[in-house]
Amino acid sequence: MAQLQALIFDVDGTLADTERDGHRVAFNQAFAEAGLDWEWTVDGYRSLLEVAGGKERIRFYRERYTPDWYPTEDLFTWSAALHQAKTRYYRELLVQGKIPLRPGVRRLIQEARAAGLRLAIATTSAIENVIPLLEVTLGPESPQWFEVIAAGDMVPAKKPAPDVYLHVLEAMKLLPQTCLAIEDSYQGLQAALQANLTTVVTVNPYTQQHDFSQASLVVDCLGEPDKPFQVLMGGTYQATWFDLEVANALLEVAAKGA
Ligand code: XBP
Ligand code: MG
Repeated sequence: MAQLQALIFDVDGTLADTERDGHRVAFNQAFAEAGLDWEWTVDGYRSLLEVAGGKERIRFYRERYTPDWYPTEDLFTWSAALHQAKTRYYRELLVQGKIPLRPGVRRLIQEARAAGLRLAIATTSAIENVIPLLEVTLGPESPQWFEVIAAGDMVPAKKPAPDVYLHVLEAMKLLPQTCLAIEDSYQGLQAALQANLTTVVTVNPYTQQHDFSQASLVVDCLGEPDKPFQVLMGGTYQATWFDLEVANALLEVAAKGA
């Protein structure tokens, strides 16, 4: 039987609800600074999230909604500069402590560290966003707890491509059968599944309608002893919060089904 050796976390929507009050707000601040009259609303941002990656999302939006408008620079230089401003604003929001961890995230990470499990991050977001989020929420030394932080443009293709997860597995020299991925979106789930990872999904308001039928477990959050999770799909073996026992049980079931 494959024993759990590592947890691989997605960031946006999984570690913290970063999108609505973080990334989205920062994009709008960057647009205003650049003199663009674009406004990404709370609702409108839902469909924009289908485009993974901030630079990609900016270029997609221009092409879809202002196809006759072109920046003076080429599109890649322009979107990279706009994205840099967005990253600056996003980091400001993070440092202000406006984006807390989701329920159960700190507890599960602590439990995993105490059990000697290995930890990694697999995200589409830029590394400049990930490090301050970890530092502000889990403490200044916490980025070192993660053996690999695979982020942003480190791999050729962003989620739903599996590249970022394959990169983590390769860097850690681990078989997917010994790892568990934690995701929040359809695109993230597809990326993890294509890397053959057993995946738990914690939904959020932007992703709760996504198709998660291929996940091993779908819950509203990881839960806490005094704040049970709500199970949306899958079995939890009487558990009311997600812990390493549930994680191991899910791997065992996946191994039997393989
Ligand atoms: C989510 C994303 C990101 C963020 C924006 O990534 O799609 O693009 O919305 O981040 P994940 P950047 O769920 O994989 O963490 O602006 O840095 O791209
Ligand atoms: Mg996500």
